[in-house]
Amino acid sequence: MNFETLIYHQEGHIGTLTINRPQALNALNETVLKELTSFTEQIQSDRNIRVLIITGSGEKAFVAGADIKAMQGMSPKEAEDFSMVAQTAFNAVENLPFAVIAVVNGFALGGGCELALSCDIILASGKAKFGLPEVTLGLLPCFGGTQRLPRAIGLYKAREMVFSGDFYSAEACKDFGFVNHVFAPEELLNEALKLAKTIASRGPVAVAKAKQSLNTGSELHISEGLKQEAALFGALFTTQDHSEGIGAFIEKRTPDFQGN
Ligand code: CO8
Repeated sequence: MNFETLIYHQEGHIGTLTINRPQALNALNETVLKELTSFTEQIQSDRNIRVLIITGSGEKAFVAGADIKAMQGMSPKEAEDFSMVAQTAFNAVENLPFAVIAVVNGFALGGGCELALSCDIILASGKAKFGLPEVTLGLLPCFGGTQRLPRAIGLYKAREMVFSGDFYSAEACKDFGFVNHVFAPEELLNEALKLAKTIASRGPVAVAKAKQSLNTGSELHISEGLKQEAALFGALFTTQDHSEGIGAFIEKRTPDFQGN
């Protein structure tokens, strides 16, 4: 895979994607967003990948937002289109058929915070700062922030973050409920890899279907969500992984899932 603004590295079942524009604190211009969509298209059917880590290049930032310099002088139509390019990329991240962990090593602002919110799990360094500062620019979050954040933490906390435009510490965001864990900066990546290895050792199809049930279920009436859950559960009984998982339990051994 050859990208201008992304670095991809894979070890075993764990892929790591680094947003790489350190000179602009990894700000998201159109190239990054299009490459992100193209990257998801290339890996989504790769059965070897079980967990994807997304992080930012350098010490300072995960992603400091949309590229503000690229926004200057945009027409309303160009701005709307830019927003859709980002939404397409983040929807693609959200819908990847395996777990995606945001490893937030520094600033996660605007589009950066919204990118993290399209991931399944958010792990942050103690020095990370999150925020949706769009209103400080006379704008509103448009890469999914006004939709994913209230679904994640509720309308009241989301309104505070969106209306104030303030930066929040990783600990405050953990209290808000959208950061899973906060680690010392030097421990963050190792802790992320530890969690990634645990998830990668579980039944890959089961994780994919559980993700589908969790993500789409929250948009459904509970009775529809429960029906979908039962159907996805039933579908797992067509997999070799379920025979392996149950067989391994009965034989008192560690399962060796193949992801089929
Ligand atoms: N876009 C472009 N360049 C950026 C961005 C950004 N979002 N953030 C930082 N940079 C650049 C700086 O301009 C600077 O470049 P240069 O050295 O050439 O001047 C370099 O990165 C380093 O940044 P600073 O010198 O500012 O570093 P500091 O440590 O002093 O400050 C901050 C770090 C606090 C992160 C500061 O850079 C900052 O406030 N950045 C902007 C954060 C922000 O407002 N993000 C939200 C953007 S809006 C958004 O994401 C969604 C709206 C989408 C609308 C799109 C529709 C068209």
